[in-house]
Amino acid sequence: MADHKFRRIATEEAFTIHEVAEALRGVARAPGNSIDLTLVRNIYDAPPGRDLNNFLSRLLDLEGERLAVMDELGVDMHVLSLTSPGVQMFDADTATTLVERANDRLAEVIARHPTRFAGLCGFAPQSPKRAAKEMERGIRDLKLNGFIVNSHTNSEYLDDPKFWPILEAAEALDRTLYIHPRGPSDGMDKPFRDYMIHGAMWGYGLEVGTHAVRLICSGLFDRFPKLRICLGHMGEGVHFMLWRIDFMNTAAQRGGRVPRLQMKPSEYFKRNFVITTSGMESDLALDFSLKTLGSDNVLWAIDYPYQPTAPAVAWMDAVPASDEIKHKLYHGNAERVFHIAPQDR
Ligand code: VNL
Ligand code: MN
Repeated sequence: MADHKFRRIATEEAFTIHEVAEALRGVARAPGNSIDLTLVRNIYDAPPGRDLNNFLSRLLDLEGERLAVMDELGVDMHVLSLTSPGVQMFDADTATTLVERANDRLAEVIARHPTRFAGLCGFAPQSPKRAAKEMERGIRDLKLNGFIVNSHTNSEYLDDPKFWPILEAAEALDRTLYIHPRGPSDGMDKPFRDYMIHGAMWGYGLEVGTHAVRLICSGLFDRFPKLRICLGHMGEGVHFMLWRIDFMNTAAQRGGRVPRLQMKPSEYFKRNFVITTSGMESDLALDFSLKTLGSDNVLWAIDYPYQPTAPAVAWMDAVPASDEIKHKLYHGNAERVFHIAPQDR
């Protein structure tokens, strides 16, 4: 592997398994027009050889091209997660069965390459009680490193009390829940349908940012004060708006129109959230994030295979930050947040 100064742990790296890809092909062929179907149809039901950017074969591959790219570019570890939309477009029984299989497969590949892979445990929010059980199995038995959810499920968000068993489990098991994007939910989809702004360009960030702001303003973090959420794509920009969110939320609370919070929204964001740099290689945005959230709360990520590895590494290598900070961004924070054993190297 190329020589490098810091262990490099990439924290938002996508994979899938054949069974999930097959089921998504079924979703692609069924009628419907939710925003996610654009992506699902392009990737999982493309004519042979027309698979968008080879995403599907690169998502299915774990030990071939992926490890070769990691070796070539000096990436020590991928923290893997079942790619968006996960199992969240299936019926509850199918979703529950498939996510268990994906978690098993993930644990197997980690066992074969314990220094190269870690992984986030998926679950099926469609069935919150079974999700909580799978989360417990994922940490206790499979020794996975945290949890992944792809934002809304059937256009419902995790502040809905029916999902509380999931949040209780994440808090009780003391593992971070990564909220990864999917397309904006039905009801907020219409203006996103032109110019391809529905996806990674813009819609994904607004979808997840909205999810995060909902969680904060619902008062959820007074009920689950130890719950930790991870947001990708430089926090989906939420922290840029915290001053205004504080101002307006305080005003709304005074008017008695929203739940009373024990702290300001910005204080929850700083206490209960960490962010990653996936697909957002901007010095200015990183500098703002470090100043706003502190150097313990920002983690490096690539967003493989959706984003190229070489620029993600070159960018972080060149970031104008001290060695102490880079050590945290590249691996120290990931080791702490995702319970990855530190390594001498
Ligand atoms: C894309 C980018 C898709 C980042 C992703 O998940 C993602 C994309 C489905 O460009 O399609 O995390
Ligand atoms: Mn991603």
